[in-house]
Amino acid sequence: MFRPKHVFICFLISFAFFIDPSSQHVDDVKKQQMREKVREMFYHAYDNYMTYAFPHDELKPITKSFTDSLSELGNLKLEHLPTDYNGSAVTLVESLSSLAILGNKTEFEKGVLWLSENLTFDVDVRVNLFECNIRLLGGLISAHLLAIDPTNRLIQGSYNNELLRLAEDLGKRFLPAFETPTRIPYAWINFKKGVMENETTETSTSGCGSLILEMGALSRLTGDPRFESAALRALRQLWRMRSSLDLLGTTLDVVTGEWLEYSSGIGAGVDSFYEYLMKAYILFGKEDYWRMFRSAYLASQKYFRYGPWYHEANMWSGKPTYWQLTSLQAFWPGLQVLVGDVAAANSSHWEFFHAWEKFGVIPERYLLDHQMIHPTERYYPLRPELAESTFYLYQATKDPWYLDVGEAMVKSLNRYTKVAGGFASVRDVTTMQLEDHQHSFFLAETCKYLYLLFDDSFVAKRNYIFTTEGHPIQVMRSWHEKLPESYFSGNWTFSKSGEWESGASALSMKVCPSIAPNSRLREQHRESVCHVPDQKIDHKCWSNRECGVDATTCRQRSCSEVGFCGLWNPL
Ligand code: DMJ
Repeated sequence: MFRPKHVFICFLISFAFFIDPSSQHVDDVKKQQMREKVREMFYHAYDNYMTYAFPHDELKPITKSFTDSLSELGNLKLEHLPTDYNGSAVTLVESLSSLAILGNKTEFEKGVLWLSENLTFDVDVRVNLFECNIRLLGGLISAHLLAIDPTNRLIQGSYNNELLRLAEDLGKRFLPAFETPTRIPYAWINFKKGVMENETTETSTSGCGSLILEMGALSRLTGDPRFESAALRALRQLWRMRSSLDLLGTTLDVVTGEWLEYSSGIGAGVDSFYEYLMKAYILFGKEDYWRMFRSAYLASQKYFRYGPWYHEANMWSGKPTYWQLTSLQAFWPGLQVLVGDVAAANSSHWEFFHAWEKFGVIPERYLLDHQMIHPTERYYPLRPELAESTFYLYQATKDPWYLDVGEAMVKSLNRYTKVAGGFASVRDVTTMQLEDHQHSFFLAETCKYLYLLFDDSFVAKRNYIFTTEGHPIQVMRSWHEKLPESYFSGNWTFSKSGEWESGASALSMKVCPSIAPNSRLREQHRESVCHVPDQKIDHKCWSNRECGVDATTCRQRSCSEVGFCGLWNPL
């Protein structure tokens, strides 16, 4: 497999010299065309949902019908769903932030109005706490923040914080789940009755460890500290349960506090735990998050990483367990861009894209040791993770190669998954047989990240972080313990007045001004003006002198105790 070697050239001079205006023009034209293609995809999915499934949760695009997936998940017997239950309009809630990004004020306002008047959580259904948190709570909070930001002018009529009221009501229904001896929440709750009798005590690390962004934001917005405290207490307890290697397992018991599954990695059951430590640090600025993240990330690089791939390992011994590439792991390069490990992100991203190219879409699980697809997990449910990482890498590098990746993904999605009634999941990537389900994250994330890949205007305006479900939350001074000066380049004019930061992008918090020359020659690829690569391509080191300057934060990297260059020095 051909993998051109990157050559990084770091001059603090104007790079206009290198930019070939004709290739810049080609990229602009391509971005414009691709934006329109992704817009069409979004509306094909959205309009069909609104026609055939709304206000139920999700669309069945082949039969043009609906599924109340959020509550059906939790109902061991489907007939126990209340007969008059119409779902929680999950796909609409999930679509609001994408509608805002697409600039569709009319549909955004219509959605807000409908939800304000009709959505209720006072229903007798058992739901998954994590899914409700990332889809419903995250969707509502993000849409509320977008609605009250005066620069967006999304609402023409009156808006009296109705989405926030809904979010608060939902958040209160979460709280009984946290009443456990460990303070780690149950994975399942009943909206109306709280925790059910004989409820399972098993949860996953990502399920209980990725609640802090939404619940923290809810506390900041309502002034009620209970949401943030509950999520933080659970997160801290989870962290206390780590092994001496700084590894966590995948599942645990919320009553006894014992680990149930010792094997873990960066994919299913753990993924967003890492993501939320880093993003909570960006959103709230608490050093604690950074300290936890730094140790967890370091351990992940030491025990899971094998070249560009990530296997699983036993949390107690660190010994490899499963050698698998999974579709969910593909978010990791995006997270690495936020951390500043752009070179590592780039090399893993390439492997995930290689898997996409090989199969047309990315299979759920590929057995690296047997070089074959997992016998049962052969599906692709329209997941967003590869698009997400591609977006981050393009923002960090402005390398047009990532635009080509996005274009290839758009082509495959239209070719294999588009049906008359929306976009259908792939049941088996070897036959491209389809399944009758359009997950709401296709609108919240897959289409959004593909659109943002070809449209810089949204992230260029303000500082956003995206939740694990792709909902943007603005980084605000008043929520932040400190906005480190090192995040801001002296070159940028930065409006310090007021609540809303402007003048730099979300990624500008992390990413140096992009200087990559618009050359298609990978040899001329560079990550940012300040970037000084680590001496060794695998980032291993004996001393700080072997570490360079981080591409995305422009901060000096240092050598960790276990011999990896990274942003290990506290700010
Ligand atoms: C999304 O619901 C979220 O990104 C979650 O964290 C895991 N992945 C799914 C989509 O694949």
